[in-house]
Amino acid sequence: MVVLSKPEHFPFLRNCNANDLLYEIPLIDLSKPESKTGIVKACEDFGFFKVVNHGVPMEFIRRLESQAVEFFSLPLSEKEKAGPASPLGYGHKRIGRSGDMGWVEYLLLTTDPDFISRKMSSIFGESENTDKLRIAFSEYISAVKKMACEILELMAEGLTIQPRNVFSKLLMDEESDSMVRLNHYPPCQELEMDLVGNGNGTENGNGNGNRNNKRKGNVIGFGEHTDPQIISVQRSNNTTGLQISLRDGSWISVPPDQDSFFINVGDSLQVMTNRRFQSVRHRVITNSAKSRVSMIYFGGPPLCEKIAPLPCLTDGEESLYKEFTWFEFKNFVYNSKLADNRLGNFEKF
Ligand code: GA4
Repeated sequence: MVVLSKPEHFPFLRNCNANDLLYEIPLIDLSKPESKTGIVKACEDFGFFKVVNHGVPMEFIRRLESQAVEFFSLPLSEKEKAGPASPLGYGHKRIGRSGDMGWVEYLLLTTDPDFISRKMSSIFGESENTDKLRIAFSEYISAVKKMACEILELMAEGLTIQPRNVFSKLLMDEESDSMVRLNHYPPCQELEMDLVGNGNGTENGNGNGNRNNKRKGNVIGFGEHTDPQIISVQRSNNTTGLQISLRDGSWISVPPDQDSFFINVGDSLQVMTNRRFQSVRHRVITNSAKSRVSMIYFGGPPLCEKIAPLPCLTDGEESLYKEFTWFEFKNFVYNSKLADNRLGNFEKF
């Protein structure tokens, strides 16, 4: 098991889960004909929902998870052969290039099977291990991509827009810039601290605290952010930690469910729907006792794809965003800080 360094050097936040009791995460049963209506409502209200009866074989999920656990239990010097993540490859603690830190180690890869093989052979050479990982990634990615496309087609139907592959064709394109990420959050004891942080590594003077009183807080595993792509599909083991932000800015915890998937609306889908759907701010806080392992598929468009509100969704309304290519947006994203509101730069007004 990896030791990341001292937790007290990491951003942390106070426990504040009063809203957890008030809200339920929208649940979509993909086997039900009415799921398209529920998907649209969930994207409008939360930018987030949970999916059951998803059709992704459990054996694919288990195989990739057990490969991930095996990978993360290697000595750091071995894993670092696939790093540093700049942005692709193995990384730990550092997220992106703008100084963000988290209590996390990860493997960030494109979905291209040759790229995955090359990265894995930088650790294992041409061996059985490389083959096992390549196969586990490939079967998982194709099943999850199929489900993501089905969801995007139900979204188009629910929005009554044509053609029904208007979103999914971007993921199906041979040039689609999609990624896969394995995250490992080692357990981290709650910290006793003098000052309560707001989750961004900065002080939160909430006025009611005595600086000499020690209070409990959680270490940030992955700081708050929105995903820049069209759609993200995430799944984790049964360990808590994921939180989403509601429209009023409060945070709720997402109860883990290892048999289901969680879907995030990404920034690009927010733009294409002219903000009818909004990308969800989310973050991960570490669990004090258990490791959290998650796998996320990020469905992105081809680099040259123009991202703009769909004319059929702006009828009678002004387009809220300037047109940009995914390449332009991605460059901007990769030079930003995790918590930045990146779409602000592309708004018209
Ligand atoms: C968030 C979503 C994906 O995990 C990711 C992340 C990327 C990275 O880890 O390199 C970024 C982050 C993500 C957005 C802002 C920049 C880039 C870290 C960061 C500080 C792979 C992605 O596409 O954007």
